[in-house]
Amino acid sequence: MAHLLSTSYTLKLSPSRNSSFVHLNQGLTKFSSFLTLKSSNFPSKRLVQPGQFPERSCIVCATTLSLNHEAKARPGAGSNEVHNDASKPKRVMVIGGDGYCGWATALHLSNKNYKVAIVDNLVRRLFDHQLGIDSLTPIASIHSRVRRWKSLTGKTIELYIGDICDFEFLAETFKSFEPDAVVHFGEQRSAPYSMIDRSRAVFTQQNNVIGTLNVLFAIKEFSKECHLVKLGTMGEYGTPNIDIEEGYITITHNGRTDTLPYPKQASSFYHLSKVHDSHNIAFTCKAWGIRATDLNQGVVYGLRTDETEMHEELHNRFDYDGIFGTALNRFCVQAAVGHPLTVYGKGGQTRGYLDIRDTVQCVELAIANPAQPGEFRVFNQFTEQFSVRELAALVTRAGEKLGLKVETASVPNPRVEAEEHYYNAKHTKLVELGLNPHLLSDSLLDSLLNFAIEYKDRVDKKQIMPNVSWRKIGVKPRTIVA
Ligand code: NAD
Ligand code: USQ
Repeated sequence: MAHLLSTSYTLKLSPSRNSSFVHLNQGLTKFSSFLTLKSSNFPSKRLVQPGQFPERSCIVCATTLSLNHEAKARPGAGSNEVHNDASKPKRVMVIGGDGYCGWATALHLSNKNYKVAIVDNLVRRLFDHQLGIDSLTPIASIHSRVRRWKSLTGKTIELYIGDICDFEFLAETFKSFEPDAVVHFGEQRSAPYSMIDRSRAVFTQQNNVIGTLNVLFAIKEFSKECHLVKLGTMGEYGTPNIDIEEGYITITHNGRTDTLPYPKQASSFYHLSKVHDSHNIAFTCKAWGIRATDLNQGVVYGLRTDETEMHEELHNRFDYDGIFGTALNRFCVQAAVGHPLTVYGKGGQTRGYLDIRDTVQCVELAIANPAQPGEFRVFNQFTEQFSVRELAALVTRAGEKLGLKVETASVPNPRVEAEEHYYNAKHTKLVELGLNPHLLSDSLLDSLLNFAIEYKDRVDKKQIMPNVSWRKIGVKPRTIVA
């Protein structure tokens, strides 16, 4: 880890109690916008710099204050409307709320009148700096994002900048915010990143497994009733030659029958970290009575949600590079810039996919219908399944309709995975709760392609080809050349 954590972040902050947050926030309402810090010596310019990881012990709580003159008239904007039939709005902590799924979800929940706090250590932005990659879309700083949200809607999203692997920090956020639900997106989520070298493999498993373990301990210690909504992944199941059930399978063996966790066959150190998370969560539900929902999400595509469209400072990130970019999003950008679509190997790799608008919908459904105390609930969160070959064909057809010349390359597969296989995964539980899916349509592909065309000058074509090999992963720290 040395090269990842090489430069320390010197913020030294003392913990504070709920009352000081409230007091500070009230005391500063005169200002148009302000950062409320848990320390007086916050070196704001040093929050994230290339080559730095925020030190595990830093605690910053920031919030934006009212910009009433800018608040636009939107239904429910600025009101303290009560969500559903509860007497007060549910308080939802979104861990990883500065990331792709987390940002869209935080805005969506805030718009639905949940009280939202984002917890994030901004490490995802640091990966970009370290690897020399960037989102296709320019993204505003998290502070500008929440300020803009406040100015447009009147709604406050509280901000806690810090690392959930630091239990002291996490404990303070729990004591300060007192969540009714925690949505946990805050992990290193790229399979290729976890396969760059030993230190990234170790970082991924440490960050993800310890972070989740800390969340479980924080719930046990400070918010026993809090519902954990954890983002897992369909990749935990691998590609078995039988139907994939939602979390559990009933097996009869030697005349006896039991319902057991569905077998896991993850295929990267990242996916394996998710498997371990699931086991830890299942265990603590049994042992401590924690209520948890594991959302085994498929590959997410798309960009726009109702909320991120409200202003350019609210735009979401869109990754297209060989490490963080995912299949369909990558193919759209490749088509837009005239790069052959990078189908790895035979292209029969089949996965579940969903629109980011359905990610936010599914999370909301899980929060609104919480698991029971002690229940470990597993939902498969995707709406359709495709092979990468099918995705490439869809993008080719949509691109050609827009006058693009789209070619497909067969790229030697950098991963170790089945390239032709059976795949039939159940995904009915979220539909039963009311999920109304946005299926992949020509119009969505058109809009994604048009969007990629609009930003194509920002594409760095050198970042498109995959450069991380599952077979060649080694001990020596690898520098990924920008
Ligand atoms: P992302 O990398 O865009 O966002 C993750 C966020 O978590 C980042 O903002 C990062 O800074 C933060 N984070 C990471 N470690 C942290 C830590 N220790 N403390 C505090 N914050 C931390 O990822 P995403 O695409 O939004 O994915 C979110 C979650 O959803 C992940 O858990 C991922 O496994 C899961 N998921 C994503 C997809 C997808 O296609 N994007 C598909 C299935 C599941
Ligand atoms: N693939 C290609 N060409 C590409 C990119 C990917 O053929 O240019 C193939 C991969 O080999 C793989 C499939 O497409 O077979 C999906 O790869 P991906 O990069 O789109 O997604 P993956 O690595 O599986 O990870 C993503 C997210 C991760 C999440 C996972 C859901 O990064 O956080 O957990 O999707 S799932 O795939 O269901 O496990």
